[in-house]
Amino acid sequence: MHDCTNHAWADYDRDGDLDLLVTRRSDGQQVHLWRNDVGQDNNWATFRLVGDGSASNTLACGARVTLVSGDLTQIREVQCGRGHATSQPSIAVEFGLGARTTIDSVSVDWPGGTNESWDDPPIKRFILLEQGNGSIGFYDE
Ligand SMILES: [Ca+2]
Repeated sequence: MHDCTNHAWADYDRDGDLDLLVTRRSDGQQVHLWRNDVGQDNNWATFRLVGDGSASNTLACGARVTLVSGDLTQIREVQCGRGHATSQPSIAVEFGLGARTTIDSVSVDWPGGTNESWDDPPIKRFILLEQGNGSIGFYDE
């Protein structure tokens, strides 16, 4: 990790945990992938958002996603370009659920100012949420 100039987190191998991509200045900006093979049995859910392309951009940059599972509430934001040299992490938002087996709801504050909510999304899936479409889609099929 010494002399890392760019980095981005994403679930490269689509197994529910985050992997890390870095470039290092000291070796000519070569790219290194740190695949997370630690292994874990915790539950998770990943959401990919699609804005309507008018009030919200289609990548949903800036959207805030709130997940509720029992007594657990987590918030993630869709980040588009950040940090030194504008690294780009995954535009999906990933949530770790620990041993929880259900999600009560997920809600999205879209960049255009509206809010939508979906009840009972499944766990361990790559879920597609489209602005203005009240149904849950998937992008792992
Ligand atoms: Ca992974």
